[in-house]
Amino acid sequence: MTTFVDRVELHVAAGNGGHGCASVHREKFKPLGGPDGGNGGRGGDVILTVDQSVTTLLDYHHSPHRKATNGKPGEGGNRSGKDGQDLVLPVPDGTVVLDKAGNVLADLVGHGTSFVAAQGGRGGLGNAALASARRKAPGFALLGEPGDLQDVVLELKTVADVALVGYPSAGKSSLISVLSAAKPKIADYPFTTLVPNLGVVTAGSTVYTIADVPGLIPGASQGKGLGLEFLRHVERCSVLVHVLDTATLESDRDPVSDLDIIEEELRQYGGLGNRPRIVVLNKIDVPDGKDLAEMVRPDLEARGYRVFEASAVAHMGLRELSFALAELVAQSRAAKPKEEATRIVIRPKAVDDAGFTVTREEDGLYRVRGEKPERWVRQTDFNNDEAVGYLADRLNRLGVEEKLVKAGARSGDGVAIGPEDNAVVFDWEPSLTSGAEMLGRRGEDHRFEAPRPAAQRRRDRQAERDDVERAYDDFQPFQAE
Ligand SMILES: Nc1nc2c(ncn2[C@@H]2O[C@H](COP(=O)(O)OP(=O)(O)OP(=O)(O)O)[C@@H](O)[C@H]2O)c(=O)[nH]1
Ligand SMILES: [Mg+2]
Repeated sequence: MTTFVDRVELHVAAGNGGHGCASVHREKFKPLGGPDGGNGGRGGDVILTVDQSVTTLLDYHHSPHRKATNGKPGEGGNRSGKDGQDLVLPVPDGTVVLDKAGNVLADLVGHGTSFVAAQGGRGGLGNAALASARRKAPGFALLGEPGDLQDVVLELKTVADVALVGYPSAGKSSLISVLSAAKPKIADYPFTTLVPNLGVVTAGSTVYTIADVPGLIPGASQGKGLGLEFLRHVERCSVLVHVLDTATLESDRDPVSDLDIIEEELRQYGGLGNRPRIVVLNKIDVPDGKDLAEMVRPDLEARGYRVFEASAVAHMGLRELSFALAELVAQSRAAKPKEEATRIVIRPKAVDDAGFTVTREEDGLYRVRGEKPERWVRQTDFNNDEAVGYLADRLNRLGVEEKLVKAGARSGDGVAIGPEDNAVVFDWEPSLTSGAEMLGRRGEDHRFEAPRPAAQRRRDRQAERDDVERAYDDFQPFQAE
């Protein structure tokens, strides 16, 4: 039975944004009351948050698929759809979030630290929000965007100040049981400890945490015994303690060669070289153990170790040991820059929001990539001609047509917007004729129009562009609450 899980693959899906609504206000004797379609609600995010009462990733091992709720569609009468609810997933202190390639996305330390693992889709604008001075009655609305889908790996690295390492049965768990209130399993057979134990020690005014890892044996780096797998739990510690068995009955072992072997395995694992180390010669309540401890002590001290003699069973040397550890922990805390109690880490956006690129692919297709054009495509209802025309206008305004012309695209060439596996491909029909008249105005209801002089038309056109830019760039559904 698995009761401790320190690595899981988690599949999270943020909520989709609700679609915007296209609706026209109707009243008796006022058939053209204006557009009143509301905006769709934002999809819920999936957020990982450190909760100190959670100690394993077991829940996610059992149910690794999690989804936040979708935003509701907008409705007529200017009613916005409700936002989807964020899904907050509690994780243990010390959870590292990685992508599937093993890159660290976030390192969650400290109660409340959060990471948005998948961002909810934006809601689509309704036709009321799309209306402008010149586009008085848009007959379309924008689609809500799909929420992020992410596969992440969660890895738990216990957050302990002091880590005990050593051979199986050296007495690591026994030491934790007498230094702290923790009651780990202790027994006289090897590999009693299968998962790290954690205890809290108070020594004077210093409070620190102490953890063991399952015993190490020669060849652990090649996977012997329980391997080095669990050493990730001591990666964050500031002090390493070698627990050496002075009373082992195995004839080929002694404290000094045990130490060498463990050090070699630590070196194979890597990354722990700079931790201060101390040595505990355990089991000195056994007479032979005491003799052996005295014999090897000078040798160990000559190697630069501070050496403590102790007995977990007879409670010898514990006070001295716990105060020495407190001192080292306090020193290392003082040397570390103060971290914020709560940090919020947000996954950085992959693409620069402002820019886009046009490239010619080997198959002759022109590919447009960029945050905005890709988003606009996702927001477009391709069954609605007006919406498609509107997309073309937006792309023109961004300068996509110009860039296509510069890249050598001709009428009828294939243009793809978006990434390889999820692109919208269409045959390009340039709408760009001359600079001043480049924008065909769509979404106009001519019944609203009165004749205007040319200068007024130019001003209106500019106002329309400004309006629409504002509607899209200023509209911040994420700041709704
Ligand atoms: N005489 C004596 N026995 C001890 C002392 N400390 C631990 N032991 C015994 O050594 C055996 C192993 O102790 P554990 O604390 O389980 O050892 P461990 O290092 O945690 O072992 P693993 O979890 O298997 O890696 C148990 O039978 C303990 O009672 C000690 O100071 N004196
Ligand atoms: Mg143990």
